[in-house]
Amino acid sequence: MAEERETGWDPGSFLGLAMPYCDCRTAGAVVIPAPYEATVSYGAGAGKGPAGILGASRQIELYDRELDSEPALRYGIHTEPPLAFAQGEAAGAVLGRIAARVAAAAEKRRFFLVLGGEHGISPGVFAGLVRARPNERFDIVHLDAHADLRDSYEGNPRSHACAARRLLDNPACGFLWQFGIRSLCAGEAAFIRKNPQRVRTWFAEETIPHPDADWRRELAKGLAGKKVFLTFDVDALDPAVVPGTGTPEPDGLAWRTALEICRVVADSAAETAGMDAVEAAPVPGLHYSEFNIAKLLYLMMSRLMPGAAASS
Ligand SMILES: [Mn+2]
Repeated sequence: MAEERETGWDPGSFLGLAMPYCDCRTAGAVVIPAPYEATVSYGAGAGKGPAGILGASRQIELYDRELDSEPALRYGIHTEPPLAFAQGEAAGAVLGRIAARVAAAAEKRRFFLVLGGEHGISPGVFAGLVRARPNERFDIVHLDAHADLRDSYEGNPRSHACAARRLLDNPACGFLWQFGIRSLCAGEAAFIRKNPQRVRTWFAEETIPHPDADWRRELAKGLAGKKVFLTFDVDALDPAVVPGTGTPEPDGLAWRTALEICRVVADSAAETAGMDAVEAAPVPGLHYSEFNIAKLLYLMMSRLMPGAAASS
């Protein structure tokens, strides 16, 4: 395909799955690579994230110790060819094409994992879900170091720094549950305080087990019976776990906390329709970021996908 040649893409499948486990006709999950990078404000490289994650994912054991099975072989994961973006392509057109891919997966009730790319793509991902499933509402679980609640950043309302605010603009967005936040501006802090009926933010230090801050119980209660979309900025994790990201922040989420959040979502929500993972920016010669992200994504999928963790 011309698209693959233009981007120099080696379309390895997620986890290196071979047929029939990556068959587009039967897979329960779809991976959509969206290497879009336009509004990055600090370190660049998010456009190389999907290829880095897919490459690293081939090294991951399919056996999931907690589930005592190889869940990917049960549900199947199809990896689509990457979206290709033209230099200077309008952001609205980019988000529209991402939305079309997501809608096609969501219409078939397939769990989707969109690999960014910068966080600016998330409103397009969510729009695709809403297009496929109109008249439904979804709570959004948002893992990030940054609140991303600015109405505009550097004059651009579609900036990666505004991703969560744009998600809230969508009428199909219910409640926004934020985890791992540790960097925000005064205006974002005020927005959080003024909108307790729409946003609940757990700062990174509040996710450490503590008797006065039991986020598990509150999240489980809040998500009971709800449908969920999850947006995962990999800088939510501590930079010791994932140094390869454009705007790293110290003192982030522990690996096991990120996984625990997914367990609570899986146990309490009615359904998680899909997710994205954004802002992975590979650092040459330092390959463990992409491995850690890929492994966490596999563990997350196997818990969040409807029916994925069920024993065969
Ligand atoms: Mn971030």
